[in-house]
Amino acid sequence: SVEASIPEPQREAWTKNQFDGFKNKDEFEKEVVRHVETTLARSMFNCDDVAAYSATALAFRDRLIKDWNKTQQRQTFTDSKRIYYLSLEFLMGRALDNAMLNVKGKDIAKSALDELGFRIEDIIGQENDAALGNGGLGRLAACFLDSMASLNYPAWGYGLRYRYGIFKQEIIDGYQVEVPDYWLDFNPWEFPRHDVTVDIQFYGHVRKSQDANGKTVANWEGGETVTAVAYDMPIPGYDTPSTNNLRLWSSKAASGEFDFQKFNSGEYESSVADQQRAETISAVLYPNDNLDRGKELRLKQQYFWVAASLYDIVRRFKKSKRAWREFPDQVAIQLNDTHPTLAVVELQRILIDKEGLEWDEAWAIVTATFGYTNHTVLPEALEKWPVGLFQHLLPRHLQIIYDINLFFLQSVEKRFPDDRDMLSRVSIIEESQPKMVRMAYLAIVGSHKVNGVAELHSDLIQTTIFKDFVKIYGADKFTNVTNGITPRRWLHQANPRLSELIASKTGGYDYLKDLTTLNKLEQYVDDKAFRKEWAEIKYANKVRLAKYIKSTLDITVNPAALFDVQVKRIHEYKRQQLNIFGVIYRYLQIKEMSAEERKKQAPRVSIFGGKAAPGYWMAKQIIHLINNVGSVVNKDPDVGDLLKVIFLEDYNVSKAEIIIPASDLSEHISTAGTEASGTSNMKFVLNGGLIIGTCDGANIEITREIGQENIFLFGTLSEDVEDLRHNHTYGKHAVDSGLQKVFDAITSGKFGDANDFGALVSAVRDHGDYYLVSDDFQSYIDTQKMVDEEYKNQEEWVSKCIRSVARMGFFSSDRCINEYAEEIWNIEPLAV
Ligand code: F58
Repeated sequence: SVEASIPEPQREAWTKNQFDGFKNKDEFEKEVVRHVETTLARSMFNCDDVAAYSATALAFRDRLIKDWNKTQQRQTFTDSKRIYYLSLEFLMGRALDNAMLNVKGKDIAKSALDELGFRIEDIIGQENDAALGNGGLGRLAACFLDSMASLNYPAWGYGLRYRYGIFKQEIIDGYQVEVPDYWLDFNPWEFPRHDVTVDIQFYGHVRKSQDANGKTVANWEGGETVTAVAYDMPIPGYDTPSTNNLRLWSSKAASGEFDFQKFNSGEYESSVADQQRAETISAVLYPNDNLDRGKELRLKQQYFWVAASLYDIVRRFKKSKRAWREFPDQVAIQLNDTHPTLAVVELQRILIDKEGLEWDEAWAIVTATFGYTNHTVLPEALEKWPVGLFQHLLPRHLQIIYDINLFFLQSVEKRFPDDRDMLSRVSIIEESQPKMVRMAYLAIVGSHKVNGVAELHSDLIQTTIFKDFVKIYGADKFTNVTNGITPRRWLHQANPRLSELIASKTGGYDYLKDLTTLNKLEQYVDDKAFRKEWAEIKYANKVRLAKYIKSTLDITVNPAALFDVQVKRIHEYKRQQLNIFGVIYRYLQIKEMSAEERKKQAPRVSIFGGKAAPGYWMAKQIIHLINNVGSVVNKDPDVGDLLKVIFLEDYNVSKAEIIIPASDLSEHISTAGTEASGTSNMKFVLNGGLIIGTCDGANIEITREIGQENIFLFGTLSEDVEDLRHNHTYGKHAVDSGLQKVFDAITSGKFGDANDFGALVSAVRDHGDYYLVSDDFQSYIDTQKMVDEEYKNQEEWVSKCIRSVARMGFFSSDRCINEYAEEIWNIEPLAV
């Protein structure tokens, strides 16, 4: 046992004094007051909401630490295989509510805080989001951490501790303005581990020498060193003591680097500059979503994080004194997109340069260890780095990449002797000017499994961008793991009343551990009383959002109107422009209606939210247009309640928790074949909203699960996209009259200076319409009309919502993690 490892003479003193955490309201209250008075050095006379939040969080943190320590000790003692999830982004959101729910302490906290004079909702609202991610990819990593802990997998997350997360978005005069997100002022959830540090080398040169046996060895020498410091965040599982670790690295100047000579001789500034340069590495999250802009600092971030993480992983493995060939039996590493691909090269380097293994033996270990998840087919998002940059920053790694490529191409040549083109097509080095390292190819060659994130997407990568690799390795190396979401945060936490109603009908909260038991709801579809309760909860969630809109934008929306929501990063492929063109079309129609016709029109609130990458000009134009349309429509007396257009500022995880439960209809309308999966589509349906969407990403599997009568699908199919684009190029496509009216309204200046939106219009009308907005416009409008009609029949609408929720069990991230564990990681849960 764990206790037995403590020497006998000290064992009693340690065990009898173990911190046990609070067990009831009174004990919790005591903990909170103690933290207010001692940790925060405040008193009941100056304890505001922020202090109450801090003390509450600290009390729960203490509670988590106990389980966390035990989990870590058990992992060490059982020496079980661990999964390491490497992700440059973890979009965690708030931690307190999640921690309270996972350890089932929220009721205690609520009544204790009540007695102390605080409302728990206000206290929860004090927390800053941990926003270390851009969008879907980062949030997926956060859902995975929740599932891995909840399912008792021995798992670690490794990432970067950015000082600035994703920027905060302000809307000023209709334009996006970015404000830095300094979130670390007070973060009770992290533990600095100043004793866990790794020195990371950059630049320098490689010198070859002979070792004692006459073998040539490579020595990477010179350059500069930066120190990585570990910061740990406990990740509690739901209803289990398993508490895993998310380790984030922060950069600082290596101790030797802070030059006291310089410092004392008056070169204070340059000495501080060195310090700052080191700290820059983990300073800021790159704010691009589905775009790669090869910046040197980003490559530095990647190597810094990967090298520190691997050092840690290898150090842990070495403690067990096993043979190297057992490494893949003890360690699985998942690459969340290509960002951590350097880990493949770094592990090979450690094994051959530091540990003295032969190339082939080392390479077999490396490829058995890694798995690679692809999240996009968009060419502009596929990572490539100039060879020259590699040569400069990581000279030894470039040599190893060349060797990996050489051996790989030799094997390809043997198998496909007649296909000369094949070699240049699959080469890890692209022979362009300048030469580039193709990171996705490196990740494929260095892994034993490659997966996409939804069925269509996994098919597409195998038939398009990675087609040659399927020929080379066979189809077995490629697989699909359809994304999922954690029902703990995205139903239980975000929508407590719906969660309670579901629990009351499915036999308690066990459905949160096995989401497929939601299917028990289906028997209540025809139960009028149940439907009524269901509808009341949706209405209450809409009232909550309406209040939020009123308080932030001072716009009154009618909670009885259909809430039509599109919240996600702003991107042309996600087609917010199609949505806003549709809104304009609706507006023009309303304007043309008689008073009688208007009475028959179904009222709607179109709600948008999302950030544009700061350098993505077109996306910013879309935001501007949405806001300008809103300011015209929202004050037009002809329109009244029939249409409101809302742009919610600074969309993030905690806002999603308010918005998603309030939606009647959400939009997932990417050009077919462009959205790898989407995960908010799952969140919306799970919260009792219907969706309008294209046949893209996980929409297709959602349709399969819930039935096509419960989803509004429209638009072209992915297999037709290429031909349609071809038609545009050759001018064989004309914009139809409906869309033309929309363009006329925009170019007439109805929504502000027409010049501002010229590019948005001409991208569709004159420049090839790459995202096929004009092809899909009419079917989008027709489908929206169907939505209006169906919404009028509330009984039927609610039935559809209930049926859909009942059939959403498949989309739990628990299912998804179990698939990874079985198919890719070969890892078992650890008994608790
Ligand atoms: C997203 N990718 C996909 N990338 O777009 C989405 O369909 C999918 O559901 C999700 O991953 C999870 O699989 C995504 O969010 C990024 O944000 C990257 C950030 C770093 C630069 C490249 C894009």
